[in-house]
Amino acid sequence: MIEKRRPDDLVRQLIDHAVAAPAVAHQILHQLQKQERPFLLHTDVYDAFAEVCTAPDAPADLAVSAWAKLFRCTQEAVINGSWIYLAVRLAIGQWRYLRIAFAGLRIEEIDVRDFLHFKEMLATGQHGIDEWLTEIDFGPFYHESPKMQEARSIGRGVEFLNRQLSGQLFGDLRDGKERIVNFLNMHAYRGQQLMLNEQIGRVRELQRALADAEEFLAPLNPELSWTDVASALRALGFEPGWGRQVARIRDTMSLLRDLLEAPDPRIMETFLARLPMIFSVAIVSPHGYFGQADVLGRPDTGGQVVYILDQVRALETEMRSRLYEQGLDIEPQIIVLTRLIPQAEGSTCDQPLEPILGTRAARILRVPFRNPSGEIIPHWISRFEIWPYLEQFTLDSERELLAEIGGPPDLIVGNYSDGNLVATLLSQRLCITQCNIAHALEKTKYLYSDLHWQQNEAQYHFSSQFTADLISMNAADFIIASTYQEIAGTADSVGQYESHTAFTMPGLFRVINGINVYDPKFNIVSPGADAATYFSYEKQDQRLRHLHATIEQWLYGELGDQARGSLADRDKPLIFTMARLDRIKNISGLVEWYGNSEKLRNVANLLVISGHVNPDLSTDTEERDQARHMHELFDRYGLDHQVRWLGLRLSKDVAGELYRYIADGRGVFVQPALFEAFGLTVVEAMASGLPCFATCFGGPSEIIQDGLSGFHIDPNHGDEAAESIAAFFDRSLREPDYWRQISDHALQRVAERYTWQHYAERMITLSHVYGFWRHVTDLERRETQRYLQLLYSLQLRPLARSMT
Ligand code: UDP
Ligand code: LCN
Repeated sequence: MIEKRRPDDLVRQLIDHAVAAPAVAHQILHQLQKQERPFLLHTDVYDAFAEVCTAPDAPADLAVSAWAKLFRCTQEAVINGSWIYLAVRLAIGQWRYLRIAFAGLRIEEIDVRDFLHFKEMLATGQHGIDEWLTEIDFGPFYHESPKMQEARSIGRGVEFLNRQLSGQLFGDLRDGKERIVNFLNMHAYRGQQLMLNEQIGRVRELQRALADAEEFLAPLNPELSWTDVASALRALGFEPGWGRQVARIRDTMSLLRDLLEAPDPRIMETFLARLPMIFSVAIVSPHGYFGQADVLGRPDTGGQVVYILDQVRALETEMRSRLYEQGLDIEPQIIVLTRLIPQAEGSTCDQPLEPILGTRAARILRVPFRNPSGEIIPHWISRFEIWPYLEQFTLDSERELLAEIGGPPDLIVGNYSDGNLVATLLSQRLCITQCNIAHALEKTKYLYSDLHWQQNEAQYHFSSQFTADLISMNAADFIIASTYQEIAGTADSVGQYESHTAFTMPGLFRVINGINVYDPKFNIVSPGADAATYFSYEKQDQRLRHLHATIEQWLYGELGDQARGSLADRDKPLIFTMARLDRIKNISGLVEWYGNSEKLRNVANLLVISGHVNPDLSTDTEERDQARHMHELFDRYGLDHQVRWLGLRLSKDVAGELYRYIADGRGVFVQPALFEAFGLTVVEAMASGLPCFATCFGGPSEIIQDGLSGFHIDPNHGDEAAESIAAFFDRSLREPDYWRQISDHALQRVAERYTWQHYAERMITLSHVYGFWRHVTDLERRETQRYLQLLYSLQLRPLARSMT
C-alpha cells in the first residue's frame, strides 16, 4: 500500500491559485500541452510558462506566483491528453511529485512510484502499469547509516561521520569504547603486531597503560626514538605505530586518552588519521589504454589515466610520510590494476607489470580479459562493451593481486563504472574498505538514457552499466567526488549521483531509492594538475623552450594525415582546445561556432588537438563519425587557413609547454563539452595561466568563477559562446591588462583549490576514518551486502552474459 504524503505548502498554494484563477491555470496547462511531446525537461517547461507570463492578458503577479515557483523547480514533466505529472526538485536533493488533471484542474501530490509508472506507460505506449517490474529500493537500508540534513553538508561526509562516530562510541553503539580497543588490537603488518599487544584487551586496561606510559615518557627527551623506549612500552602493552620519536608517541597517546575521556570529532579524526592502517592500495581501472606514454586521446583514454597516475604519486608520498612519522619504515605499495591488451597498438598495454614513473614502488598490473572458454581477448574493447569480461577479470585479478602484494590490499579504489564494479566484487571477497571514484557517470550525459534505454542498448548497454553503478555506489564505504555538483548538482541542475535517486528503465527495473545524496559516504576531494608539468607561463626558469621548435612544427609544418588546415596569419592569438574526439566533448561544435562567427575568425585562429584526422585509422565508431563531421565542417566553412587540427598524442611535457606557448601569445583555452564531469584540461590550462572558456554543464562551472578566473559558456548556444570569446579578445586589445587579470585569477584559483598534495592528505584520512567506521558497524551492513549480491547475481550477471 503506497502511503501518500500530505500536500505541502506549494501544493496548497497551487490549489488556491487554480481555484481563484482557473482560466490562468488552464492557459498554463494548455501551453504545456501545445508542446505536443510527452516528456518535457526543465527548460521546456519553464520556457512554456514564461510565454504565458509575457502574454498581454497575463496577471501581473503570475511570475511570482506559486505556479512560477513550481515551474522553477520542475525538472521533468510528463504529459498525456488528461494528465500532467511533474517531478519537482524543491531544493537540492529534495524531490516531490505532483499530478494535475486537465479536467477539473485537480492538483495532488503523488508518490515517486506513481510518477515512474506514468512515465513508463507513456514511454512504452502500454496502458496498464507493469506492477511486477523489478523495483530497486535501498530506502529500507538507509537506517544503517546516519543521514545528513543540510544541503551544504553534502560532500562533507567525513566531518559529519566524525561527529556521529565520536558520539555513538559513547552513546548508542554497544560497547563503543571496547570496539576501539578491539580495533587497535587488530593492527598488524606482515605478522608484526602494531599499536597494542595481548596485554591490553579491555578499555580499563588501555586507560591504565596509557596513564603509565605517559608517566614514563614525561621526563624523557622528546627526540628519543621508539627503539629507545620500545622495551618499556612493550612491557606496558604497546607496540610500534605510536610515533617515531617520544614527542609524537606522547602526542598520539594523549589524543587517545582524550578520546576515551570524552567524544570530540576533531580528536577522533586526528587520532584515526595517524593509525598505521594503509600499507597497500589497489586502484582498479580496467577500460581504455592504461599506460604512461602515447595513450592520452585514444578512445576511452583521457583524464582518468592522468588522474590515477598523479594520484598514485601523491598517495605514495603521503602514505610513506605518515608511516614514517608513526615510526614505521615500511614502503607503501600501490598497484594500479588494469586490463592487459595483447594488441597494444604501440602502447605498453601488453606488458603485465610496469613500474610507475616518479614513484618508488608503485606499479601497473595488467590482467587480460578472457572469453568464456578462457581464451585471451586480444584487442581493445570499448568501455560500453566490457561487461561480459569483468567477472572473470575479477577472479584472475584477485589471484594476481594477492601474489603481487603478498596478501590482500588494505584499501581498494574503484574508478568509473567498470572499475567500481570490480572493486565491489573484490572488496566483498577480500573484506577490504572500498572507495569509489566515478570520474563521469554516463546517465546524465545522454538524454533519457534510462527511459529509452532499449533504443540505445545495442550501442551503449546502459542496462548493464546503470545496474553496475547502482550496485557499486551502494556498496562503497566511501565515495570521492571531484566537485559538489557531481553529487548534488546546483540549485537549477540535478547532480550526477542525484540523478540515480529515482528513475525507471521500462521493462528492466524501476528505481525507487537508488542513492541518497545526504549519505555521509560522499566526500568532495578535488584532483589537481601535476605542478611539475602544468605551471605558469611566467616561470621563465622552468620553461621548456627547447620544445618550441617541435610545437611550431606541429602548428605550421607538414604532418601528412596527422593534420588538417594551416594557419595563414601567424600573428593572431590561438583559441586552443584538446580532448578525446567523442560526441560529448563537442569539439566539432566549437569548430562550427568558430566557422559561423566572422568576429571570432577575424581576431583569432583555432587549434584543435583531438582524435584521428584520418577517420579510417580509428577503431572507435563515435570517433570515426566525429572525424568525418570535422572534415565536413572544414569544407562547409572554408576553414583550411584558420584552423589547425592535429591528430597527435602529446607527451605530458609537450602538453604543458603547449598551454604556456599559447599563453605567451595571449591565447585562450576552450572546453566546449555538452557535459563535462570534472575537466582536467581546464585545470591544466588555468594552472598554466591560460584564460579558459568552459562549459557551464558539469565540473568546469565549479572550477571557474565566471568572469573572474575564466568564463562559463553554454554549449547549446554556440553563437553566444563565440560572441563572448570574441568580446574577450576585443577587450584584451582595448585593455592590455585584462587578459592578465583573468590569467592571474586562474592561477590563484588552481593553487588554492586543486592540488594533489591536499588531495592525498584528505584521501588517506578518509580511508582511515571509513575503515574504522566499517569495522565498528560491519554487522549492520550485512543486509545491504546481501541485497547487493542478489542484484548482482539476478540482474547484472544475466545482462552482461547476454552481450556475448
Ligand atoms: N589529453 C591529451 N591529449 C588529447 C586529449 C586529452 O593529452 O588528445 C589529456 C589532457 O591533457 C588531460 C586528459 O587527457 O590531462 C583529459 O582529461 P579531461 O578530464 O579533460 O577529460 P576526459 O578525457 O577524462 O573526459
Ligand atoms: C573523466 C572525465 O570525463 C573528466 O571530466 C574528468 O576530469 C576525468 O575523468 C578525471 O576525473
